[in-house]
Amino acid sequence: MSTTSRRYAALAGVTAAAVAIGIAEPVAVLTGPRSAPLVAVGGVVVDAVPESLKQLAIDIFGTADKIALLVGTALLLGAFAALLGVLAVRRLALGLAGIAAFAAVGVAAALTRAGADAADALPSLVGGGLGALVLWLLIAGPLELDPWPWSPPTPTTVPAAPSESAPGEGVDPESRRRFLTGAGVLLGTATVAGLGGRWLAGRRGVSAAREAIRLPAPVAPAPAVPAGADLSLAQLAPYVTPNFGFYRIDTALVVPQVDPATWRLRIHGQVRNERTYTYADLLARPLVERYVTLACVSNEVGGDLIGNARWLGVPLRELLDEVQPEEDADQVVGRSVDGWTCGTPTAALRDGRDALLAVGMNGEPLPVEHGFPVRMVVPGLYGYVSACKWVTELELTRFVDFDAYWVPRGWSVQGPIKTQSRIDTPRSRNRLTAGPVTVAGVAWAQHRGIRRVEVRVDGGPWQEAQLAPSVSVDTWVQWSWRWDATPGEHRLQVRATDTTGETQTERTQGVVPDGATGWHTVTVTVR
Ligand SMILES: Nc1nc2c(c(=O)[nH]1)N[C@H]1C(S)=C(S)[C@@H](COP(=O)(O)O)O[C@H]1N2
Ligand SMILES: [Mo]
Repeated sequence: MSTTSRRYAALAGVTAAAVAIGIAEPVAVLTGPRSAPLVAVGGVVVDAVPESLKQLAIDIFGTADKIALLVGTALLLGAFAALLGVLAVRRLALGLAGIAAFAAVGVAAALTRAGADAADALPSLVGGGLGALVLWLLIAGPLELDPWPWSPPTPTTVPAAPSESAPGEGVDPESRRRFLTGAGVLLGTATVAGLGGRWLAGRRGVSAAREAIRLPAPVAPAPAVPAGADLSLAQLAPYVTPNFGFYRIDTALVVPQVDPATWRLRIHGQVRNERTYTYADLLARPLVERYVTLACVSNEVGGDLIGNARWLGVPLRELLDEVQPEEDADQVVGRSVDGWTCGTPTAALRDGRDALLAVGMNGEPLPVEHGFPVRMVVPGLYGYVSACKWVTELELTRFVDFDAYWVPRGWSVQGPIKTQSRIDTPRSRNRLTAGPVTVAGVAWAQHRGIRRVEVRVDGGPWQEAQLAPSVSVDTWVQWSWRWDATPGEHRLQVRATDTTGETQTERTQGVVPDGATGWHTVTVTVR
């Protein structure tokens, strides 16, 4: 086949795939965004890829890892589609079989996602069908090139007929125009359908329902933030993290849209008294409001996957008292609408700490990407073992009987937050002038509390920093230390000690399996 011919064939293949993917999107508006083939297959990939690869993706792309995955998948798909087009010119049946195979993968992915039903097969089926139709149209149907610009077959026995034309020539110009116009119109339609479908899906989301909610006032309001808790320094993370700046970590490729009107929480498993709660049930209960600092186990030393918010919710202890867990049910499995699970020690939810089934965050209903309408928040435990967003089920079970989402992927069963500290100002590579410099940052050991923070310069003696006041042991604290900076390059380090007397270890460990350790180190130049 000539290069030109291959190009036309590849265009046909890519057009067919684009139509398949694009048309599937508006169909998925009806069946739910997670049934769209790109998202469904991406979701399977997210669940299946080895942890090391996923961590690499997070390291490279940060919280844009999801976009990177979708773009990567689309590029890979484009390459395969081009190949299918080339195959289809040789034998149409091969190309059609390829599209059928892709549709089958889409169907399988959509049907195996948590909470899927038969209708979720529809976007891939409709997309696959129309994709096949387009492939036929462009390669063997009314839009076909006439003739396909074959280069003469290399003869083996018979001498070649003299090739009268360069590859690509000899195509009827009228048919070429038809082919290219057809492909262009189809690609445009696919794009409009795809983007339009996404847009519609967004409008069908729950943001309107969320905005209509008026949260009741808490019977137990959060303690006031003490004066001086926030040192208000440039570069220093604010004591309370605003919702828009709060880190987001989850496995959801599209943010679950959970209607509070139909939301239910079922507490079941090893309980004497299984119960189901509605959103209205929760709001009708006495609500408490607490500041709790949430941290991700994937937070590197010095990283920013941590935030502090004022959460409004129902104490989980009260709900567990109502269902009466059996004595040996040492694990509460939180299950999200999208099938994600976390395993929290039952004891941590009943030992008196402010573990909440949260409905509010910083005075607003939970933002959709932070778990609307309801999530868990447990002081002292990393998010992956406790902070289930879009939670719909709590199942009382035993750790020996069930591994939550991240456990078979190499993460620890238990995830208590490690005592940590971070230098926020100055930043690495900041250029400073000699003289007094305020070194400041945050330190955290949720539910134990921070007793002391120390700073040292160039490996010298540890010097005690000043701790700002904080609301409770469940939040981070800001610290500051006045440094008399001298010219040269300097290395600043910080370490924290919690109220149990445990000092943050120097030993560096990566985030897997239970959180990073080591001292945050910042190198600056003073002139
Ligand atoms: N449904 C669901 N909940 C989840 C997760 C998830 O992947 N899916 N990730 C957890 C992790 S690892 C963390 S650190 C916190 C982060 O909460 P945030 O995104 O509100 O900051 O959510 C937790 N809850
Ligand atoms: Mo996390």
